[in-house]
Amino acid sequence: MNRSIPSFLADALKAFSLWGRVTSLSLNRNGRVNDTYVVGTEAGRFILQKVNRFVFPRPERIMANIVGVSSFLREAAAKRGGDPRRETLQVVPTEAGSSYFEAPDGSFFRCFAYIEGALVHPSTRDPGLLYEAGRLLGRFEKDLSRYPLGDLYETIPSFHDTKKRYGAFLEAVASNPLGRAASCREEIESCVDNRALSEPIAGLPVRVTHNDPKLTNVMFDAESGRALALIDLDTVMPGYSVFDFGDAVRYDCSSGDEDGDPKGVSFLLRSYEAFLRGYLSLAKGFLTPLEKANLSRGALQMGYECGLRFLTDYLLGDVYFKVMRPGDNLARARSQIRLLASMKEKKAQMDSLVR
Ligand code: GN1
Ligand code: MG
Repeated sequence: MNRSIPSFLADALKAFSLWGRVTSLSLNRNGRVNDTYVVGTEAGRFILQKVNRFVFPRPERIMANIVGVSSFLREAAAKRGGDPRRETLQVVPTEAGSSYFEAPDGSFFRCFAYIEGALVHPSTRDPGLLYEAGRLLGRFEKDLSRYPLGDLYETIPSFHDTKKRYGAFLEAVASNPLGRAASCREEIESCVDNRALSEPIAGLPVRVTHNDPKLTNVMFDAESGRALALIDLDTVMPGYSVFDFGDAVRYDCSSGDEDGDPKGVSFLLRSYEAFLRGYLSLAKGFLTPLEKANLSRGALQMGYECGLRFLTDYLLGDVYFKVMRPGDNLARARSQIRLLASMKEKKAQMDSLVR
């Protein structure tokens, strides 16, 4: 196997003591930011990731967050009688005892144990699975409610600061470096029309949040269907629960695939109800009335913000999100814009479900 491994991965595999034991290696195409490989060895499987340094200029800070948060979550799982090895990420250290390996060319790698007997449902309309995904997010935030906020690095500053995102979008429209603005006038107009959704919500408490808790980051137990662990802890930071909730909802409760045909995308109220029930089953104990009243607003705002981010990246030439074709980010923006229109129509119903 070793001879067929690309040389840029060889040093990383050596650093994590996997070299010489590799029986299979495959690229996982799920994420839009980092490069993820599944490494098979006789002693079990591992996840090897090359971190995107454009998105994360200080990746050692992400690792400090992940090491701290995952060991805290492991303790919480043990205390409630769960399985600490399967309910959060397990960082595999290098031979030298570090949580990451930095190659001489600056490539940054980390390694996690593969959670066996678990799988991701990248999209589902099954209310049972959506309830579980919601419940897992509630549990994650509850478990971390005593984690010292000051110990966390802000890995991507102003990540869900929609107002700043709106400013960056206006700048991209004005600079229009590739002349793409002419091909998305309607979408630009829609983002401007909906700018009220970029305003901050005053009075929300700051909590430890995941910031990217969509279904592709939820591991389910393959046998029982129970949600086991939230993965992709790169954006665990101080943040607002309504945006965590909202970012999951804008992805999990859409009739369309984020990367698919934007036509006909609509918001699925049945999926929302299931996710909300699951989330509230654990979060109702700590959410303030203001947070509960703003859950639907969080979903609308995150749909809006994600559309803004895709459209901005399209205008700037696809510098942030990975694309296969030049129009991918525009198609993604269109699907968020359609989703937002559908959420706006259903907002009163969304609110009536919160009790
Ligand atoms: C990125 O790479 P992935 O899929 O985990 C992005 C999220 C977006 C998502 C859109 C660090 O996440 O914020 O919601 O794409 N992550 C970062 O699909 O920007
Ligand atoms: Mg992510």
